[in-house]
Amino acid sequence: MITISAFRWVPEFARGQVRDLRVRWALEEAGLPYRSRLLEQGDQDKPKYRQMQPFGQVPVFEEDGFVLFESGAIVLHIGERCEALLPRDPDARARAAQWVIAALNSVEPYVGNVADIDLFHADEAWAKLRRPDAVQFLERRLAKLSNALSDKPFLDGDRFMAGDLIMSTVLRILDHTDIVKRDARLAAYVERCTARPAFRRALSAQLADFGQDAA
Ligand SMILES: N[C@@H](CCC(=O)N[C@@H](CS)C(=O)NCC(=O)O)C(=O)O
Repeated sequence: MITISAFRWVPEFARGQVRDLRVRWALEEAGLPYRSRLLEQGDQDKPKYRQMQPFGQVPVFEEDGFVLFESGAIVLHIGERCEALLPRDPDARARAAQWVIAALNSVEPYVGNVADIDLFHADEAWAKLRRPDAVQFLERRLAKLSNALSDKPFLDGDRFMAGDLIMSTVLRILDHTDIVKRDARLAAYVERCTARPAFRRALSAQLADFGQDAA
């Protein structure tokens, strides 16, 4: 049985955003059953956990003694068993991986800058000075993403793939702002991805682990 690590508790604003959601979603797309292993406060710093995840983060994927960390790597690994995530055609497969990496490497850091300011430092003087620039940079990056998406339903065309799973979870990090919502194309894209039944099930499962119902 596949096990994924997740936190037993996070603050309200993080519920529905914790990165085990990506893995739950991929597992739901693949139709693979799993159970969550909920970490209590401090568990992530214990040597046993650090052996599996050197940075003490969630998620960790475990199956029959095989252990993997990094949500992008885990989603790609699950994609090996799910054509909806990683198509068989080698070129399309490579492009799916390309968008996973683009989401994590070319978009998420700039999304993270703004989220970090808003969610952890909003009242600090340096954050008030830094935010406009961080937002402007992010908006420029998102405008390029929006252009790349163009009028296609998904990043590579008509088919949802692993890159869309990761990209839409990255864009959802900005749900507390109107930054994505102001771009009608990106907003519709996130809606399209997250309307998938597999996403709804994954979100419900994460929230259920916090003792909450999905809205
Ligand atoms: N690059 C990692 C990031 C994982 C990550 O940031 N996890 C957060 C929860 S969303 C976490 O465990 N934070 C606690 C910490 O960093 O100490 C991945 O995508 O798996």
